[in-house]
Amino acid sequence: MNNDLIIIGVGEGGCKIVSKLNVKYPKLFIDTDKDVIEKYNGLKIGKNTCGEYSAQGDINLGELSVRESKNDLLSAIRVHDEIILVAPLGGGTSCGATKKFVELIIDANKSVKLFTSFPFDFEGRVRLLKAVKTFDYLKQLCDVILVDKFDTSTIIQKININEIFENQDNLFIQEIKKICA
Ligand SMILES: Nc1nc2c(ncn2[C@@H]2O[C@H](COP(=O)(O)OP(=O)(O)O)[C@@H](O)[C@H]2O)c(=O)[nH]1
Ligand SMILES: [Mg+2]
Repeated sequence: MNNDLIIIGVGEGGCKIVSKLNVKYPKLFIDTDKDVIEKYNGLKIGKNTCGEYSAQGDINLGELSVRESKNDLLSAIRVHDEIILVAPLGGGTSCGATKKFVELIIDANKSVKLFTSFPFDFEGRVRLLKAVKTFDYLKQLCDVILVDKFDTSTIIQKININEIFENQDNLFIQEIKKICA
């Protein structure tokens, strides 16, 4: 991999994972959520589409946000030829924005690889359905690396949701480091 590479987190989970990545490549944080953008000093998309709020679980709002912020996104990746996206699926931004952003990158004749995961059972069926639908579409479009879900059955002591996601972040980091150490 060369210096033209950039690693981009999409959505809150994706931004969090990328923030923990210690790599020599440039990083970027994209979300519709103002709080997430402030936390990671990222690029807010869909200011008009989402207003003060995020995509609120709505895939359409995630998609429209990319459309609205198309020029900002294209400028952000202008000097990069290889784009690595990190976006665990399940939310409105993580699903909708990732889908449209991948299309934008491909249409700009750049290569894109997506690291993703499915929601945990405790997150409910609605998130899972959104994630599966988006995953099925994206895997026909680009190189998708599905990170295994952290296996909580191996844990004997009590573990909270934050700890589960911390462990899940580490699984992402391991996979990403395999291709960009
Ligand atoms: N690895 C990891 N995954 C997360 C974290 N928070 C959420 N997720 C996963 O990411 C999916 C999408 O959530 P999120 O990134 O918040 O979506 P958004 O609302 O579209 O930004 C969820 O269904 C979770 O499975 C996190 O801190 N770490
Ligand atoms: Mg969100």
